[in-house]
Amino acid sequence: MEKHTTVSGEEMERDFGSGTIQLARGDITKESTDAVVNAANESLLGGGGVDGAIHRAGGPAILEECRAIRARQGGCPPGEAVVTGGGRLPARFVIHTVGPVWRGGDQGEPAILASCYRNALRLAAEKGLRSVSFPSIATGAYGYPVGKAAAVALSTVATFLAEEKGAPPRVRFVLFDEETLRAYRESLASL
Ligand code: AR6
Repeated sequence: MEKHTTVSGEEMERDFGSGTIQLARGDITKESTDAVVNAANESLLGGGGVDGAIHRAGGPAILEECRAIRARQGGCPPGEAVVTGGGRLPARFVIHTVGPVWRGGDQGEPAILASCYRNALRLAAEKGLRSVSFPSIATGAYGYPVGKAAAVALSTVATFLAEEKGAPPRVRFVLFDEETLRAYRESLASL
């Protein structure tokens, strides 16, 4: 399903079907893709890490919408995703998904992590979005080993791009630190 691979500086991209996966190092709150994905928790009420950064940069409108979603459906179970506006972020939407807490890898963690990526991309496709930026879901506070998470993340997104007609044509992984970027680069090269 691959078309080509390019590497320039720290950036890397690879095509799958009619879509492209891009890897970059950076702060996801600066991304001007149609949506950014938040690594939230089941409460949807904010937290540390990328969740804290998105709520700080996006302002109170995002939390207000999260509260409304909570009132309607309770929280967001691991593997599922919900969407809000982007508040003051450059991105128009935030897709909030909840990763698995790592408990050794035999408690369904890979399947839950794959669901996060699939459900986030489904929401993006339903809204007709053209570009989405993901962080490395679950590899911070939730403790998922980054090499294993990168393999699940990239293979799930690559399959979605290759198989789903309405998939957003550009999917970025915006990775906060060098070690995480390296793990994703190695994984993308070996897909
Ligand atoms: N841009 C991109 N990536 C970031 C940013 C940023 N601004 N800030 C941190 N990261 P984590 P999790 C990276 O802990 O493991 C929260 O409290 C970070 O370096 O944010 O899914 C939630 O409320 C790491 O590589 O998410 C939950 O309770 C990656 O984002 C819990 O943490 C994910 O780390 C979720 O834990």
